[in-house]
Amino acid sequence: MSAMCENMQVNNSPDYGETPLQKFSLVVLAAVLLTAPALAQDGHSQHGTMMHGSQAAPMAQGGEAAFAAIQEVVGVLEADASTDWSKVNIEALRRHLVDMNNVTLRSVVQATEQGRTVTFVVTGKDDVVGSIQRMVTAHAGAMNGSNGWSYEGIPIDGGARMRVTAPDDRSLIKLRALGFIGVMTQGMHHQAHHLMIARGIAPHH
Ligand SMILES: [Cu+2]
Repeated sequence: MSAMCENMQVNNSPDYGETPLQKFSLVVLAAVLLTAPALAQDGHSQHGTMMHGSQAAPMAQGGEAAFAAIQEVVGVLEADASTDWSKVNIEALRRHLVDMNNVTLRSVVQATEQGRTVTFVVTGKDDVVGSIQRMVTAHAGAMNGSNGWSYEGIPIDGGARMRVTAPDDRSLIKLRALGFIGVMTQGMHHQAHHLMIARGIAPHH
């Protein structure tokens, strides 16, 4: 920055080989640097005004899905005056999101069918094993019996086995279509479940 200021001061002295564009860039940059502290002091109002400008795009994504999910939950907790911060555990939510990532993207699924029962053998390596075991057993336990579907989740070597039985042939077609991860997304409203984990009141975490 000091080099920049020196350059500005020699603007009228002998040519330093800068093109007009370079000189212009320096002037613009210097202007930004000089006004930046003023903008910072006036922080929020300036920022708010800029956000309404024609070039401001609506921004909903934090750039990383798990980060954005955590950011959203923290925002909800901060906005809620009744939040019990002595129980809040955002690290537990982060670990759960790691489990979700492992189960969704890093596990291997084999499905076999018998009658109206589909058995999913879900396996992985390293920390994926624990992620599969936690999520499958929790999901099967939470979902068993809902809408006539039955679920059974059992830890096995390298992962877990989930048996899902559809109540009728029509449901079986849907079960086949959903596959393992589709079935995992069903039931409990997942965002609400995450908020419960963060609040420290999730039953199975
Ligand atoms: Cu989740």
